Amino acid sequence: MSGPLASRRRWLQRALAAAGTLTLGACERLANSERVSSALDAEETWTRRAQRWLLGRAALAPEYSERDISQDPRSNGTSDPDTDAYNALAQGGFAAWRLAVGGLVERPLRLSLEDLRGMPARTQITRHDCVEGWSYIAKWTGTPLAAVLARAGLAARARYIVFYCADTLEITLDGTGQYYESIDLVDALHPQTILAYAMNDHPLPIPYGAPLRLRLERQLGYKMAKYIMAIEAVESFKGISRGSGGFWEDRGYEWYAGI
Ligand SMILES: Nc1nc2c(c(=O)[nH]1)N[C@H]1C(S)=C(S)[C@@H](COP(=O)(O)O)O[C@H]1N2
Ligand SMILES: [Mo]
Repeated sequence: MSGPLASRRRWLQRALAAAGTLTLGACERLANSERVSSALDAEETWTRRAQRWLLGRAALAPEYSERDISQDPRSNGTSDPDTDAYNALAQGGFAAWRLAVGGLVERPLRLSLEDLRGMPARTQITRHDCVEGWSYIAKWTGTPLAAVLARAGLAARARYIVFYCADTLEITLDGTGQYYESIDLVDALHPQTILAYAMNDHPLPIPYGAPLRLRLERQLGYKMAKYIMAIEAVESFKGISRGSGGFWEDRGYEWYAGI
């Protein structure tokens, strides 16, 4: 055993010895006993979890090079919302589409694609991982969500960002079949969290979520809302749809789908 963990064990042993609870000899014997080892292992697990949580969530997802881009990326879930309203927007090249930004913000916004394209942009080549086990690599360009939220001005009470989509994935009597998703502010403000309007240097095609989709590179595919129509800052998502924070979460998936 070497490295930070070993020194951590030594530190713990010294601390126990210094506290006068045990002599060093006894401490060493005790440290080798199963009970203390498992206590240390529990602490080690906790430390690792805490680190992953604090550092891991802020860390960047891997980015790839042009030659890694997948030739035949798979489209999943809805590949065309195909409603009258959506088809009308698509026929007009989404010129009439507006992204509504509201909820707990100081300045509600209605942004056109042109508005978004005029804001700071980020391009990233990343891997999309679906919960089903397949993946593809593509190049995405879009507006950092942080920039849009800064423009709207988040209210102090805002804790989550909810995305409402144009497609209904399941017809239900209570109307809870519309696709939606939610993320917390750690993810919302992450530098790779972008509202993508371009894929592989072309306007985002309909199967992949035109005119705007979320890229959230530290989580699984189902978190990345396609066909975004509105964004809402909320304090809680309990009152939205069936209350679990997303279409798939309402049907049993994890709300936090970290990878
Ligand atoms: N609006 C909407 N967003 C969605 C879905 C969907 O059906 N509707 N499917 C999700 C799932 S499960 C995955 S894996 C990805 C698929 O993205 P892709 O079409 O680029 O493969 O979109 C996610 N976002
Ligand atoms: Mo997925």
